[in-house]
Amino acid sequence: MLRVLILHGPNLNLLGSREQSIYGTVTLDAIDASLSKLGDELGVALDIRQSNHEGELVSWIQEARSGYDGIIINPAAYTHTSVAIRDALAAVELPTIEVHLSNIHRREEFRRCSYVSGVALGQICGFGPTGYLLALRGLCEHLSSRTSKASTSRSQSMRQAGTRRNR
Ligand code: CA2
Repeated sequence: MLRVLILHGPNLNLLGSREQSIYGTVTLDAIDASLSKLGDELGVALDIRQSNHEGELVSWIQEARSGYDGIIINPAAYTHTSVAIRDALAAVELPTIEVHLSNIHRREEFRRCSYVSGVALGQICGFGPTGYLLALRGLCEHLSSRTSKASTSRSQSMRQAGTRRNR
């Protein structure tokens, strides 16, 4: 079974209570519940966490090296500041999807820069809570196509080895 780590960065625990004109009315608990439901449908085990602390996020990313197949992360404000989170993601070498509720490219200039994008498989932004579900579907497609490509190339090598032996 695939295992995916989902990380929410600082202040996302406040979703639904403030800044509703930007981030909407859906709470983080509701987002997590819809992710868990989709995880069940896709047969993927999810580990979902939120932290307001950069170092804690870095430690969780490092720990994901063993036992997880991919990461979905909304680094929130750390998107625009954290070399530490970028370095941790680069170090674990797990396929990572960056998610933002808002379209960070239509907002203030400083939000257009993401330290994470350069080490991510892709970025999804501007779709609100649906962005997390798109990310989970995209990551699962990516992981399963990688597995099936690997098994196709393994069987091709075995066939080729068999042909060589029979010559
Ligand atoms: O659009 C996103 O998902 C962001 O990652 C959200 C971050 C922001 O710093 C990024 O530029 C874009 C902010 C998350 C804070 O969320 C709040 C929710 C409710 C009330 C206050 C903050």
